[in-house]
Amino acid sequence: MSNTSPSPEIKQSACILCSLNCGITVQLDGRRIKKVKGDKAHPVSQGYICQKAARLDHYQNHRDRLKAPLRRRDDGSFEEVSWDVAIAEIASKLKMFRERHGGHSIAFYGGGGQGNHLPGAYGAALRAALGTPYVYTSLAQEKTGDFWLNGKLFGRQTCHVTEGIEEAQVAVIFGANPWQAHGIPQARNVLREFAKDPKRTMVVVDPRKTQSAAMADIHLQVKPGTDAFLMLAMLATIVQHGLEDKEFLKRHTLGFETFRNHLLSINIEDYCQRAGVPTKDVVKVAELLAKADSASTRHDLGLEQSLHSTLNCYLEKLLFLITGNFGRPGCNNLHTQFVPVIGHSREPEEGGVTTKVTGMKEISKMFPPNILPQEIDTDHPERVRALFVDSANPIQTGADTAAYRQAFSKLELLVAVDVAMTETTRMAHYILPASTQLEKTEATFFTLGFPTNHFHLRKPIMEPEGDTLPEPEIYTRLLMEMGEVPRSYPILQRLAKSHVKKPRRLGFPLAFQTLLKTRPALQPYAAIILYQTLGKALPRGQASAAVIWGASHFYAKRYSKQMARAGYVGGPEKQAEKLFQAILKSPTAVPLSTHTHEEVWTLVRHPDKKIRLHIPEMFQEIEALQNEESLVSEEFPFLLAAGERRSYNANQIYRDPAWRKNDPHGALRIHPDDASRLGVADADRVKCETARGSLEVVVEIDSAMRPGFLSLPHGYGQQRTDPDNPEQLLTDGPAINLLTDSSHCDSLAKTPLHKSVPARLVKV
Ligand SMILES: Nc1nc2c(c(=O)[nH]1)N[C@H]1C(S)=C(S)[C@@H](COP(=O)(O)OP(=O)(O)OC[C@H]3O[C@@H](n4cnc5c(=O)[nH]c(N)nc54)[C@H](O)[C@@H]3O)O[C@H]1N2
Ligand SMILES: Nc1nc2c(c(=O)[nH]1)N[C@H]1C(S)=C(S)[C@@H](COP(=O)(O)OP(=O)(O)OC[C@H]3O[C@@H](n4cnc5c(=O)[nH]c(N)nc54)[C@H](O)[C@@H]3O)O[C@H]1N2
Ligand code: SF4
Ligand SMILES: [Mo]
Repeated sequence: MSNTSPSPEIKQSACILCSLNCGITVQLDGRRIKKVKGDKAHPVSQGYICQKAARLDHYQNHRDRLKAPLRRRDDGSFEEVSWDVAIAEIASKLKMFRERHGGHSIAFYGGGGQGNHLPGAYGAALRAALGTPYVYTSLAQEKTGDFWLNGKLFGRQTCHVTEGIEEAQVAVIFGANPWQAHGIPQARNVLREFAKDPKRTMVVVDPRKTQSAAMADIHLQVKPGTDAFLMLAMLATIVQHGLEDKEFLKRHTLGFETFRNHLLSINIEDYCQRAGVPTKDVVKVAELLAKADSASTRHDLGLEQSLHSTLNCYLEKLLFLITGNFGRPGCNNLHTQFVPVIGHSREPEEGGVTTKVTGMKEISKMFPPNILPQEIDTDHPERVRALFVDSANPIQTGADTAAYRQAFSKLELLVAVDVAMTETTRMAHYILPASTQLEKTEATFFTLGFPTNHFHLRKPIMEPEGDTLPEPEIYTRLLMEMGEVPRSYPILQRLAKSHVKKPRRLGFPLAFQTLLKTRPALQPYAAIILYQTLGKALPRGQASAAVIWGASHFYAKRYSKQMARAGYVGGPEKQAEKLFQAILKSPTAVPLSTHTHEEVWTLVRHPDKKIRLHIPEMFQEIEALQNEESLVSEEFPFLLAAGERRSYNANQIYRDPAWRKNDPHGALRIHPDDASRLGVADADRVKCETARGSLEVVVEIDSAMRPGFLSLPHGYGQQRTDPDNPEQLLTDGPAINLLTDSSHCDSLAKTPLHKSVPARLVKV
């Protein structure tokens, strides 16, 4: 691993477009990004990138970039204000809400996207100051059902499952398209290797024959929304054929018996029929999973945002658990968290937090975007009145854009931190411009590796544009202005400088701990204080890394043995300082720790280390399945996947339509038989209508679709000013959340069921 850039004008960084954060090398031409290549020095991506990374100039340089703080005038237009004015006014308003209506009147949304999680670590301090528990995140409209299950199965919602697809003999992928959406490192290489190797088997379960499905050995083209039936048929096959891993179940689990009896009663043929897949294929996949030396399953939005969301995730976990494909190479495992993205929330009956208006429980320290409009748009005295959005675009990405717009128009204060003028910032009272992820120190905490976990702290590769700031600086200024933290710390600041030169336990660390002990009111602001002291002593532009020092110490206390295997020797304090140094110095990712597979059991949090397989809430849902009615009707004969990942969509991160090399309209995909029945041809315009809304879209006939299934892409629908008429906004492609309804959701986690939206098409 080299500590210097390969050549003067080439800088190392990472792609910010999906959770993989592949290492990249960037060739700059002034402030323009001329060329992006995969960084071979990155220990996880090893030079791999996909086509999206090459277009990063469209993120860095575009018409909608924000360059100065903006305040909304009464007539709805924006005026530039100084940072001092913006910070002073926002701080005073936030304090006013806290005092008049309590912390519950203020909510947070976002705090980190696909490439930027450092702000989240500092934003938590502002929430603590305001006394609000409300954190709405995008993760809570996809993965909180899954996290909740982990809490039940493994003891804490922080026990997150990772996959061993790269090494697995058998891989079963449910409702995910790694070719386009990734989700696993070097996904296309992994798919190619499976396709080449006759001894390994890849199974893809998807109503569309995606690129991933086409490369698989077995494609189960399931009826949309019926995976629960399919997985129950697989589980039933396993127990009816006596193929469950009895030794594993006995040694490592509790509570399988009730469920086993239910599985014995299932009519496999009937369930396969309901899922629309041949019984012989389902039986074959079940046997493969049970008999393979190693097998790993993976799921993504095709299960999470489809009918039976949480139940789907449960059944998928049972598949790898009852076959004993856990805690071994090439199987599913748990992994460590360096800086926690996922927390643990108690159930309401154990004193866990619920929202004041809808009574929704917190899961993993998050609340679901699906309920936010209702929490705002009501005359309930304890409604949300002020919202602070950082690094998210809920108007576009939350279910039901119209409900979001109406709710946001009722907010008494909306502050939005973003790099670009978006649909959400346009509704804000204050817009705070952040430096882009190439202009500041950044990182994500998507550290999902097992047995070795890696972390990459990216350093700025160019100066910040205009009058922009990194978010940790914004949070620090707000807290100083509110009087929550001191503006200076003479002793700590001096000790921090010498600590950066030469770490000494009795210097900065001791003084920092003493400060927090003697002034406990400062404890919630530890990250901010680190930023103000240690951060300011770090090389220019790297202050935001300060919180990583604290994280390194926590990590070393827990995983000293595993850190030693990754090359950091000494006691935990020495190890932490070594890790922090390595992170600061390295232009690419560094290893954090290496576990053995047996040590996965140390990550299980039930005191007896046994996995609890029986979850009564899920069992009720399983029983209810038998009488379930179909979602499709004469009125809405199709199921629409509102939000497919394709070659040229990347959430709402790229706003310039010129970045796309194909699919400029974000076409509606439809099977040829459905198209001919409706009398529509390729490139025709049709109206796609749902119970909630209607969008005019362009048709793309696609024989890969299952009949009755439609798809529209995620990541379109951005608004921009019409160059010919500055009063007018143009929309680029379908803003799909005009079609979705927040009430169409998982009952437990409130995850929107975007993949199973009943829809009809009308010719225009
Ligand atoms: N190109 C690109 N990549 C991305 C993103 C992006 O915007 N663009 N976004 C990133 C983010 S935030 C996420 S969360 C991930 C999501 O990644 P994925 O979940 O892998 O991507 P999707 O295309 O949303 O959905 C996956 C598949 O689910 C299938 N599906 C739909 N309904 C059902 C069903 O009922 N059952 C089953 N079994 N399958 C179904 C769809 O046909 C689709 O092929 O992608 C990440 N990667
Ligand atoms: N119908 C439907 N809706 C969906 C989905 C779907 O499949 N169908 N997918 C859902 C999923 S899985 C996800 S993850 C969400 C994603 O939705 P969001 O969480 O809203 O996130 P992004 O689209 O990634 O955009 C985040 C914002 O961050 C801004 N940004 C970029 N860099 C920075 C930075 O350094 N600092 C700050 N402050 N801002 C920055 C971008 O300009 C953008 O406005 O959408 C969800 N919505
Ligand atoms: S979008 Fe492509 S290049 Fe970027 S991180 Fe994801 S897989 Fe890597
Ligand atoms: Mo996502």
